[in-house]
Amino acid sequence: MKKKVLSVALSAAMVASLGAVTTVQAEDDLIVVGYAQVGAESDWRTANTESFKSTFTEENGYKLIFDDAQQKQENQIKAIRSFIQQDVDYIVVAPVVETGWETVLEEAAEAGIPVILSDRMMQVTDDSLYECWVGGNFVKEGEDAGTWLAGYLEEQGRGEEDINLVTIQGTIGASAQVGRTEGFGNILAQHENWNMLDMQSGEFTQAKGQEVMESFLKSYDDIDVVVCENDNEAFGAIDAIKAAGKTCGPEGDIIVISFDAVSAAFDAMIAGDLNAAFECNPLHGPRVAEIIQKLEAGEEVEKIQYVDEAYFDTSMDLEAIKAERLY
Ligand code: GYE
Repeated sequence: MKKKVLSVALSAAMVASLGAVTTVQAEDDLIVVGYAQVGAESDWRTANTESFKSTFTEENGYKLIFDDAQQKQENQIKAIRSFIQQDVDYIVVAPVVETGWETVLEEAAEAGIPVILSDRMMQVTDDSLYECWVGGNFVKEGEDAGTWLAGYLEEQGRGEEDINLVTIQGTIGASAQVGRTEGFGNILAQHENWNMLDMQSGEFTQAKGQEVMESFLKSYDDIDVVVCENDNEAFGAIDAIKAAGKTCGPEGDIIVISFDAVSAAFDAMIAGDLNAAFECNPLHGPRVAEIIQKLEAGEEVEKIQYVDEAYFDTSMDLEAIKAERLY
């Protein structure tokens, strides 16, 4: 705990009543965590924010300073600088994109504030600038999606057929985009009969996903598969497909695949609109809290921590699975 916080607390306590003194001193025991969140672009992100807010509570011994960067790196950099100014105990960042963080991380290091990365990665030449990272294995998620598609087409007797694909990518330069595009691309490269017609960013939002799919449908009349780099883009794509008078899902014209597997994706699979969702777990609050507790105890933490993830498709008992899920 920082000494400065203590002296501020005591001077405030001196002018306060006895009741207030107790409150101020209790607050001083709290671990102050600044969380530089990406934004509120998707259901996944909402679940992630909720996970942090419900974990980093005063009852659990924390004071959380939460900042929503509205998907802009410059806002996140400002938030990190303001956390440094407030002399927080820990800075947690879910970086919008991977590059461009060196300077601000050096500022945090100079101030002696440990930085923990969660969800997306940063590319920095000196990885001692952050304590550790916890999140999903995005390349694996992309590969799993490609492998699933190959099996699905095979089952349908379409294994040798020419297949036209489009991809609605996430925010360009975000780990979740980079990894999923790369992973799916690895499997695409193994199938000469798969033809990727186009790839464009839907910024991980439903509105942009819909817009991109509308433009794909205008440009290409023979799309067999749309890969959506998150569920919300898929919801937009499904709306665009229906508005164009086409159908999708297991019984439809276009196979729709997405990532995250949030609750609404289960509804879309149950409704027969979405074929499969590749899980990305957003519940990082307790994982980051565990890391902070280890650091507080002076223990070592693993530098890179991947979360186990599954996938779901319409061949499964989705109602039963959905009932057990937390997001
Ligand atoms: O897939 C998407 C969100 O970085 C894993 O960001 C996260 C992604 C997630 O907007 O829905």
